[in-house]
Order: sequence, then C-alpha cells, then structure tokens
Amino acid sequence: MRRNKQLGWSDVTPKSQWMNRRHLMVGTAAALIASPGLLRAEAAPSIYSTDEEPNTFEDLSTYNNFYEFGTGKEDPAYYASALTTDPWSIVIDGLVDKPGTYDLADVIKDQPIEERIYRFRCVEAWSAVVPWQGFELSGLLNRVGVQPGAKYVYFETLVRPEEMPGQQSTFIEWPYREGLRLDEAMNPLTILATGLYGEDMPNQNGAPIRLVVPWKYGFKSIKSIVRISLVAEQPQTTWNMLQPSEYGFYSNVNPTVDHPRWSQASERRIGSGLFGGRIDTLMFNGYEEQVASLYAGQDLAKDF
Ligand SMILES: Nc1nc2c(c(=O)[nH]1)N[C@H]1C(S)=C(S)[C@@H](COP(=O)(O)O)O[C@H]1N2
Ligand SMILES: [Mo]
Repeated sequence: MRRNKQLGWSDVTPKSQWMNRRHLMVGTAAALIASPGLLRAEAAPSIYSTDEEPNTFEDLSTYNNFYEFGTGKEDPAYYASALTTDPWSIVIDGLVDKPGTYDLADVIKDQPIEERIYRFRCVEAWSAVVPWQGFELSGLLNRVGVQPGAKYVYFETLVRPEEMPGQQSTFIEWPYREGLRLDEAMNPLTILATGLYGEDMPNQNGAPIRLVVPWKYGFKSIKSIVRISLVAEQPQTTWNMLQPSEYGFYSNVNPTVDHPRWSQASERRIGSGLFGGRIDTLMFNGYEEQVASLYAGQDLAKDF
C-alpha cells in the first residue's frame, strides 16, 4: 500500500543533472524548462549526491538481495509484495533517553527527507547508483537522546515467516542483524531511506524503512528495520556470524583488501548489459573524503 508520494525525483534534481540525463530528454528542452518540476528542482539538490547516471527503477527493484524472501536475485521482487508494511513500528531501546515503541510516522516526524543519489556497492562485486529518499540517522538518534555509554548502534529486521518465505530456511539465524560504530551512525552520509525514485520504498528494497551506508558493502544496509538499539559493545551482525573470516564488522568498501574468494578491485554496474565491462572500485566506494578520518590509525586489512 502506498502511504503517500515521497519527495519527487524532479523536485530536487538540479538542472545540470536533468539536462545530462538522456532518458529524461523525451520532450523538447523548452518543455523541460517550462515544467514546474524544474523550478522546484533548483531549490534543494543534495551536496551528498553523485552526478553519475542512476540505474533505472526497473534495475533497482528487480535485482535484489533480501534473504528473507529467498536467495535468488529475483526472489525479493517476486515474493515481497506479500509483506504488510502498514502498520509498522520500531523499538528504539538500550542506552537512550527516550526508549519506546515508535510508530513509523513518529520515527520520521520532523526529519527532513531529501533525495540522495548514492553509489551502492555489494560485496559480490556488483554496484548501482540509487536515487534514495531519506533522512540522516543522526537526526533520529539525537531526537531519542544517545546516552554517554553508547558506543554502537544495533539494528534488526522484521521476523515474520508467514510473509517472508526465506525465513523458513535457517541458514541465517533470524532476525537479520547489523551494526555500526556510533561515529559511523552519526556521519551525515548515513541515512534511513523511506523511498526510491520519489515513490515509497518498494518492499523488495526494504520497505518501509531501511538503512543506507554508502561507503560500506551493501549487506550493512539492513532492510525493513524493526529495532534500533544503542549499545556499549560491538554487536553481533548476520554476515559476521555466518562467516567471520569473510565478512568483518566494518565491511568498508576497499579495493585493496580482497574477499578471500574473489577480488574487490573492480565491479560490474547492474543494468550495464553484457558489454558494460568492469569499472574500478573506489576506496570507501568513492566517499573517502567524507569518511576516511573515521578510521585514522586503524589497520583496514585487519579491521576489514
Ligand atoms: N534484512 C535484510 N537486509 C539486507 C539484506 C538481506 O538479505 N536482509 N541484504 C543486504 C545486501 S547483501 C544487499 S547488497 C542490499 C541490497 O539492497 P537493494 O536490494 O536495495 O539493492 O541489502 C542488504 N540488506
Ligand atoms: Mo550484498
């Protein structure tokens, strides 16, 4: 069910990006200039957006990892429509001033939702460019009041096997869980996303609300969140629990530290077709300037 239309693609896309996008050049330039969308467009482009060409909505909503719906890339698009996302509440607990069970509307209340066009890099060496709508996680954490002892943020996804057929398999110990160090969680690049391409988040992409941490491998960006806990110790996370030698807690995109079974030096952009070729993977997925200082003094081959 669609709650409401999110901040639209055309609402926040700067003119230069519009003019560069071949797939939007369907009308004449004059028609674009005359459209009200373009006038609003000049109001609020995000300084955090890449100017790379986003993948299509079709690419982004039909090639997914969401193991609660199966392990195949097409399983989420096929099965996730059965997921009930309204009503939705999130438990926020642990070392916070205002713990509680918050209705989704209350979680997003007063948070400035904006469009962020982010690079996205899966640990399986494919990548995408995604126009998310979302707000900074720090805004929510500040609102609930992080207590001094909190050092990490822990997240859980919904467990509802009746609607999530992949949860009948037990190779993952449900719930899917993830975590960030508090400074990572507070970084302005870290968002809770509620939409894609100006529409409410498709279920297969993590409706109604999911994390997006663009400098880390995709599995850190946990979907369909029902719990956020502020904790003192580094939390257990799904992929680290499954195979700690392959998936570290940090999981920062790093082309110089290979996965034990494959290289991380390059990636395939989804939707680029058979002849798209591979592109070089960038340190911290291209967000080095914004996040490298978080890891000053850490050995990233050890803290992978
Ligand atoms: N709950 C949950 N979150 C998840 C996953 C999952 O299986 N379950 N897969 C992760 C992985 S491996 C990736 S690459 C991204 C994929 O996000 P996308 O489908 O929006 O591209 O979601 C991440 N979040
Ligand atoms: Mo992934």
